[in-house]
Amino acid sequence: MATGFVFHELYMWHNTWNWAQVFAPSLTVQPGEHAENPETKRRFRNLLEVSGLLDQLVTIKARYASEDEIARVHTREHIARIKAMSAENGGDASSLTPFGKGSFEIAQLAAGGTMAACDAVIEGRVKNAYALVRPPGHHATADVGMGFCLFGNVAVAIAHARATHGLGRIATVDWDVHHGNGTQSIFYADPTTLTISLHQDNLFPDASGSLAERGEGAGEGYNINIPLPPGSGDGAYLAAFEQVVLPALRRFKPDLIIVPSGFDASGVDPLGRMMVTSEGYRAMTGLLMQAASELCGGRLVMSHEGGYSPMYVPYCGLAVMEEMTGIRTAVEDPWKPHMAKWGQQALQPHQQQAIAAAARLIEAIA
Ligand code: 9RB
Ligand code: ZN
Repeated sequence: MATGFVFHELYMWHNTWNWAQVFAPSLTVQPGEHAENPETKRRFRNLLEVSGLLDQLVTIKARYASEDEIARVHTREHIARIKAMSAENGGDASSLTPFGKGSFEIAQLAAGGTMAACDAVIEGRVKNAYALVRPPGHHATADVGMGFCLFGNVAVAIAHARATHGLGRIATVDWDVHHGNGTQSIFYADPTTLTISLHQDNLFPDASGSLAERGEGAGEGYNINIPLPPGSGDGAYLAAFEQVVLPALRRFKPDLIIVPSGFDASGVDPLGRMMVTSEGYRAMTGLLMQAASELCGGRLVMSHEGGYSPMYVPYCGLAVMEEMTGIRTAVEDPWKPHMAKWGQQALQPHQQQAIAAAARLIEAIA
């Protein structure tokens, strides 16, 4: 069976305006594009085409999530606020989350594209799927957008999978370099959704993503944060998978695994200070496929989040898609020899300490 792929040109038309204006309104920074702009996403899709892999994928048509579908995880007030600003000239979902006219509908299409990817996987039309959507979603909470996110694409898709396909347990493994605070908060009291986030400690949002955030009420134990020190590379990430993510998934036994997939933990990302290489993303994908095949018939869906290196995101994305399809293209990651020279990829003691602390949390999963 093939791998599904969701993309829509309208994702690229979500306008995030000029970042300098929101970042340094006193105009001490030269005006320029917002960090979250179409370029890395377009280049990822285009490398899939040039490598030939796109021809091997099954195109899944994106659809618009309805307001009722979004309201499964967001407040009506939040939806109405974004909709009203979008109908005028755009607005700001919070500081640094500006959007232009029509972004409400594009955000509906991003959530709906992630839902469509889940439908295709759950219905068995594809073995797994990647939704290359914009705007991203993992920072949006029930009642506010933030960190470039308007609606929680993955959260909306989880609620959809549960409501329409009757799935019981759903797990998310968020490897974006920033804390997946939105997904965490939406399912904080829900023991049927296991939310796991690997992220650079103390990066974004402020005071968010610590080990102490474990869920609440019936959901206590079903949120696991793995805050890693800056400089963590493939060794640390793979150790975190072996020691925390995979054992947690095996205890939880999900019916579906969804990955909020950002490539901003890469060794050359402008917004993160981690060291992951395309081979690291390939290996993490392989481990999740293994877990999915062991636990839930291989059902694995990814929904795009951050990643801001125009030169590197495409190679990380291609590596993930090669692993998901089982097809190797002729394209080589040109950064590989350079990043190899930097060293520092092996697991280091202070990284292992952080991982061991997170590993203690999995025993709460029943
Ligand atoms: C700054 C602020 C941000 C906000 C979000 C991101 C990345 C999001 C992402 C990066 C920097 C605020 C610098 C607020 O990729 N998520 O996956 N910056 N936030 N105020 N100021 C001065
Ligand atoms: Zn991010």
